[in-house]
Amino acid sequence: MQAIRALFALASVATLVLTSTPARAAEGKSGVALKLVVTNLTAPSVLTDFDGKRMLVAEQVGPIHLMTPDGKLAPFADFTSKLAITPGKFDERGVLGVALHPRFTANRRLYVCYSAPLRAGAPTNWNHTMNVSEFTAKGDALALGSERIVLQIDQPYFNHNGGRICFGPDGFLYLGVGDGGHKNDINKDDADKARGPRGNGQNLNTLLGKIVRIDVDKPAAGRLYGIPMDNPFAQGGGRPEIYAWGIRNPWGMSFDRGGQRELFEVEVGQSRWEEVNLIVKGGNYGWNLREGAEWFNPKKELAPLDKPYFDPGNAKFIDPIIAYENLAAFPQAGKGKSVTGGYVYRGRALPQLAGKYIFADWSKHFSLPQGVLYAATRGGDGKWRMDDLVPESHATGHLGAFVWAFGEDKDGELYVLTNQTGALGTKSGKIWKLVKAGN
Ligand SMILES: [Ca+2]
Repeated sequence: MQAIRALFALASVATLVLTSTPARAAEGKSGVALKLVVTNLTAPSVLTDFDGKRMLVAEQVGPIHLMTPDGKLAPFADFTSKLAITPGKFDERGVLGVALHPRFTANRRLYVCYSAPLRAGAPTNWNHTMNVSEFTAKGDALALGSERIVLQIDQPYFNHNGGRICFGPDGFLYLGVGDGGHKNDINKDDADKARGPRGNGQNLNTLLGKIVRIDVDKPAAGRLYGIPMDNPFAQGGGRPEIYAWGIRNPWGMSFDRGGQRELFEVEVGQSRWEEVNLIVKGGNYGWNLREGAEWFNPKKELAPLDKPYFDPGNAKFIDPIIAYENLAAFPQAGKGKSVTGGYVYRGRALPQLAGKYIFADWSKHFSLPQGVLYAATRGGDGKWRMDDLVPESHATGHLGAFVWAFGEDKDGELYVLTNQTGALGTKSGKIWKLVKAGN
């Protein structure tokens, strides 16, 4: 299991125990606290508004709940029987994305991205198939039988799926897709080649390693979606669904609901850099030629190159707005091990966070629950700065939990979705709301 070894190699590199000494913001305490809203979940992966009064909360292992603001849950759907996952283990598969159609109130359509068993006709020995499916809600429940599979992407390994979906201000559906999961996104030997070609990030003939954009309102011949006319390869040159490429593992993607309505995405790095990116149409985000703002070395991932490992011609690359050191390569300066994407804060309760991109590192330690929150601020010169965001409720600096995901409610207030074990099975998952400290 090459992919699994690649993944857990991270854990063995950093065996040091960190004493967490977060630098507080110069101006003092954050004024932010985490208020516990829900307990007893497994691994909560998505939280999004439902009808202004309730939110949808997905667990990666299958159940989707309706949640009231005070944390009462009611069943909405259960994808358990539709998933290819290993409950109880670390797993990157499951229910990964939920998005309501922009006109959901009228048409009751919503979209779920999940990891299904490998479909018939998929390449032999591959791991599973990622489905993006449309469903119709009936009252306060989703009818699984209403499923219409919109898009399927076969996945060679269990990891690096991405699977975050969201509608843009243009009304199109955006999907983040990881590179397939093989360490360094390369072939190592003939056995590997049985799982398909590598270099997926830069290969324009696969949807692996891409940000995808489709039009679910204009089905085209033979499929349930149309291609936006201005997609970069709508007229040829690559898969027409591609919006941006050079992506490794997008564990978080969201549009800013204010400002310029920009698309924020995070990239879980291989070993050196964890990234936050602003995604633009036609952008090449570098993987696997670049990690952070360096030339990546796919044969020796801890030793960056001084030039690209193959000639990219006149390709232009977009570097991240934030790149922070991974503890695997930077035992002293490292800020974490795996970035978790969040949202630009546009709520009212926490004016000190207005316009900042709130995100997290999954944990400072692969096997201990030491997730940390960060805030990125755009300076007057357009450059972004990253600061610790230490909730006063968790003054040791880390949350005592793995940070699985973030959610946003109708008012733009943010939620942090956590779990104590880093695995899917136990009921240690919690939902916290970011609130004003002292309330
Ligand atoms: Ca990149």
